[in-house]
Amino acid sequence: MSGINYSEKIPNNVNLVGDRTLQRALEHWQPHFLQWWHEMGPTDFEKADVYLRTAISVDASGWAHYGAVKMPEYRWGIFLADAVPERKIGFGDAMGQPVWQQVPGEYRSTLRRLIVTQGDTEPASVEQQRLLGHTCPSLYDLRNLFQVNVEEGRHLWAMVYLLHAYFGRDGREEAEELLARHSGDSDKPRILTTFNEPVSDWLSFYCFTYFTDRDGKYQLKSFAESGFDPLSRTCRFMLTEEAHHMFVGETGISRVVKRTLEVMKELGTDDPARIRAHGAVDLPLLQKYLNFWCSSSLDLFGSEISSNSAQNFASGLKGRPDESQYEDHVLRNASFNMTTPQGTETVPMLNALNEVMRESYLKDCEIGLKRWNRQIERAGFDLRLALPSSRFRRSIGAWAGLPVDPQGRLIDKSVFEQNLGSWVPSAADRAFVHSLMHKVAEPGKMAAWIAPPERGINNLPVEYEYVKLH
Ligand code: BYC
Repeated sequence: MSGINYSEKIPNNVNLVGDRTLQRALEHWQPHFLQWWHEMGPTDFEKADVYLRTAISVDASGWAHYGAVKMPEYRWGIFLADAVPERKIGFGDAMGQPVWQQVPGEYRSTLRRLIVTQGDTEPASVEQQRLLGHTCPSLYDLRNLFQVNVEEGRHLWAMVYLLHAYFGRDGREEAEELLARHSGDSDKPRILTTFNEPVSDWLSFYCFTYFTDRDGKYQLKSFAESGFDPLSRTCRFMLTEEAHHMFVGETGISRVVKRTLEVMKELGTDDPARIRAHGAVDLPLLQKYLNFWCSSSLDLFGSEISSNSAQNFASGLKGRPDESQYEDHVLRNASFNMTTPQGTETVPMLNALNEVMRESYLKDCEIGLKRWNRQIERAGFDLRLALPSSRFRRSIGAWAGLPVDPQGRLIDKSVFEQNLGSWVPSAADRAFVHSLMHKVAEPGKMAAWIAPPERGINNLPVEYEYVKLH
């Protein structure tokens, strides 16, 4: 087990003290990060004591310490999972060769771009969520929001460490740029579209943590397979933290469904207008939010047919999540039947890996849907929630910009335009959801549109004062 050294300015388990140049460069970046957090992180909660977990080791058992922390004093640091002795590249043309401890020259710019793209999403999500604290449905949720935020901040540190340690001056410049781009900024937006969408209400936050953080899980898992060992080790530890973010999404939506079902039973109706008048989120409205965030997150896997994905796999930079579950790790002779708007075509498997990953992602997304639908069924209502087709409302890839309904059927453009407001949240829907968002900050109390969680954090009661606002 590698212990984390907390006596240093930047907590780390990479022996930073043994590399003075790197240490100095990162200590130079640190105040820029803190300034960014101050300006772009959660607004107005800098003095609050938040019950946060902090990594104290990278050991799977007992890696976290819980305690009250003021967010600006959170110990963001650099934590890599332990090295696997004699690790070999597990896929691609260099399969079986020892993993790289340095960046191979020929892959330098590709790897840098992948790390920058990954790194860019982390501060982006903090920026997207920066106002949510003002409308938290409970102190429990407020704490979860801040936990997610500080950990995304740490994931930024994880990528910045790689940039500084392995990419010289270019890497240091990229690290500065990661703080200079901002979510939704018209001049300097974040790289990927989803990370420029506003997350200005809690229903969006739960959908974002359910769908978008799950893309994070898949991308990190594919990097955990990388032949570039420092990237693999970094991502392996990030995945440990990521699980909680998806938990927040899944249980958040589940609590919304639970509360809505209570209101439906109480009123004896599934009429959306009456449910809304009662201050709850009707299920068709929730479906629209699911459609919006799922379709946006599906774009994050890139094009269906991609030479980038082929090269990244063949060169050992980016594998498939859980690569060992497959038999063929080279894929030079494999193909994939792909349905595009032009019809079904057979494409080399290497070029179809974004789609392979998107398909397994969608399967993973189904798990929550099944759970929520079971809740609805048990309450005796017929309605069912569903994932949209992966062709719906796409902006990237073969289906980009095409008029496709949530079931995946190509339809007339005018019909698509007429109906879009009934498939994704309309301005009126968003205004309604916003009207529900009021801060509830008394320990144990919940907003009327969401049920309490089944249990608190780290075995504490739900009523615990998870955030002490001063
Ligand atoms: N928006 O061959 P293509 C997370 C660009 S989430 C805008 O189709 P490729 C987190 C693409 O960059 C995980 N542009 O796809 C979650 C390329 O441009 P260049 C984030 C897009 O390259 C919640 C061009 O289109 N991690 O961690 O095979 C909270 C053609 O690309 C988009 C990563 O994304 C888009 N949606 O795959 C916090 C991993 N999609 O290069 C955190 C790193 C594609 O020709 N990134 N483009 O200028 C990658 O692995 C790949 O870049 C992508 C795209 C999977 C994103």
